[in-house]
Amino acid sequence: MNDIDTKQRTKVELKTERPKLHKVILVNDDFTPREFVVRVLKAEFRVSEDQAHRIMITAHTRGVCVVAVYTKDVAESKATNATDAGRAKGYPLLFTTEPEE
Ligand code: TYC
Repeated sequence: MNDIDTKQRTKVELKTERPKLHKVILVNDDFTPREFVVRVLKAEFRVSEDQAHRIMITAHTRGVCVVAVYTKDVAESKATNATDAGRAKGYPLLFTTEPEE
């Protein structure tokens, strides 16, 4: 009858996408004591004293420092917990998150 194949074919592409990672960023301020920033970094991000001190000093001198990268949910919950730890002591300590490129 009709030898032209007009059947619609749907191409199914299987993609396994890696979840985008999110950075946790420490923001400098003029009020939070340095030792307190170090203590929060160690407790919430499980970094060594030495690493926590480097991160704190980088934020202190440059304004911000990337602390670590995680999946979106983990990054947001760690940033919130760490920010709340400062707020509980009346400090304006701030951790933010942003997606990695
Ligand atoms: N700038 C603060 C001080 O001099 C210390 C500090 C460092 C605070 C890093 C926040 O993200 C920060 N006491």
